[in-house]
Amino acid sequence: MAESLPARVSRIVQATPVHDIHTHLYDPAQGEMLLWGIDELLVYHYLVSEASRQMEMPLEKFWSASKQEQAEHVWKTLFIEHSPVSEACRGILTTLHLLGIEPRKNDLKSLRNWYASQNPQDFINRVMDKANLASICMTNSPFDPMERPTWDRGFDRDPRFVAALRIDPLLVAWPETSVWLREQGYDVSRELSDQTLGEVRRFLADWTARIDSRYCMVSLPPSFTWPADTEIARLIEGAVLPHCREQGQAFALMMGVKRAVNPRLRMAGDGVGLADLNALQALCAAHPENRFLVTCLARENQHELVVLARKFSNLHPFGCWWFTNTPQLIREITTMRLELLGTSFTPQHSDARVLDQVLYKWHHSRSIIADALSEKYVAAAEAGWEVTDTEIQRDVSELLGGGFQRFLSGARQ
Ligand code: FIX
Ligand code: ZN
Repeated sequence: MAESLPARVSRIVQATPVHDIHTHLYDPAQGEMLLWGIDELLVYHYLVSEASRQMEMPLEKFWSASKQEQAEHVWKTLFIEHSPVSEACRGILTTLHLLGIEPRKNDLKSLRNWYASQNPQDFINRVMDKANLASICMTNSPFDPMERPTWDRGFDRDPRFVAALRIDPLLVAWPETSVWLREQGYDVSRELSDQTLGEVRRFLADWTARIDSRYCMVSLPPSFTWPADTEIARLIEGAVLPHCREQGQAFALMMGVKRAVNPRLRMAGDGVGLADLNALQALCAAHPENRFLVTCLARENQHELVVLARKFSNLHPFGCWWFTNTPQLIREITTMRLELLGTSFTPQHSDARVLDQVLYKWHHSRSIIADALSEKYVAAAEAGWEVTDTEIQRDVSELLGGGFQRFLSGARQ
């Protein structure tokens, strides 16, 4: 019997290597910065915020415990005392399952023993193969005191791990960052004079070259507006956008994060707010020669983002970020994007912080992307347009990173 259209699409989506365009993973040569293993999986901030709702223990006590103890509390709270039905919990189950481990038949001790017996390099290869990843794009911050020394020392790059320059402190904390930049040898002042903006551009160019950055990125709060007489708007106008033009780099804006809504939760304490996409519209209109990669955290921003992308070919929507990385919202957002943009967007990135997470993030997303795409091909077939496998392959390669790379290179979407 001939293979059905959904089966063909699913086969091709599974078999196509993906470029994971935004993660918090690091080159293996950066040592302990690349996290993996069951304890890291369990203390992922997505799980910590869920566990915090049901844990007996006060947060301060949880944070003062060792990483292993924290992992034990999360495991007990979310997997033993309750059923693991949330997306983050399901992620742990899928990850273990794909590694050939039956989670139900193992306790935390045996899971730790299994991980302890893995050779790190083999494990990285196995995870990348199993998730079928062509490349992993890192989030590289010169402002991170742990990360910077790894670049200062230098290391042999793993070509599968590509760099992207993260610049949040530069834009959202200029008073402190201007002091730090001076210490780093850049002749900046607190006032954003031409001289200072020139030095900021020199800093951006230095780090772009140093890490071989593919794009430069920032996450922004809902209060971000543009144009505006604010430090952040002036830095974007006078330093970031000229830098991107000079270096041929796209600028990624991750919009709508409210940092530290509950600081007691530390990294798990960030929230979401509605971003003002008038700012994005103004940026895209005023700077047709710049390219903007954009993801929004609020579900309520998704439709406006897609409509804006129809108006501006220098805008490329990507990913279902963080709180939108749930099956229901991935399905909704991906379908909406296909219906309004065709294939000129990038449906997903993993945002993995722990290497093993790429297994579940891509397993879950690939199946939804395949379903959403099949539905559109079936509709086309009903109207007499039957896609060939070659065409499906072209479209899937486009969606799983090919289109993103073309956008980065400055070619048309
Ligand atoms: O700003 C970001 O890149 C976010 O993805 C992170 O800050 C966040 O903690 C995260 O891991 C979300 O998935
Ligand atoms: Zn991220």
